[in-house]
Amino acid sequence: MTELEKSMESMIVVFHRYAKEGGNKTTLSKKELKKLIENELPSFLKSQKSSDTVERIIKDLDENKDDELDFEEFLPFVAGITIACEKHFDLCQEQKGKK
Ligand SMILES: [Ca+2]
Ligand SMILES: [Ca+2]
Repeated sequence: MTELEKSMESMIVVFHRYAKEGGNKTTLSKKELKKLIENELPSFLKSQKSSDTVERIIKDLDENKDDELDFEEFLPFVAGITIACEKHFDLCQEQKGKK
């Protein structure tokens, strides 16, 4: 697999790892999204000052208003962070150092 294909697979695998934990197995609840962000995007969370970050994210992304995020709704969130990460290089510096 190419590097980009691996990245795409990782996004899918990570999404489903958290989505399947409870309730609807194919969507992320608020609790599951919070856990995903805490475990997989710690530097993003650090960059957010307000405590209602997760709630705000769900509100912004939840197109069909079921209070859960399916993969299609989740993807723009990852894309948004990726763009921010590319613009503010320091934000992902930490993660790059780990590899
Ligand atoms: Ca779920
Ligand atoms: Ca939804």
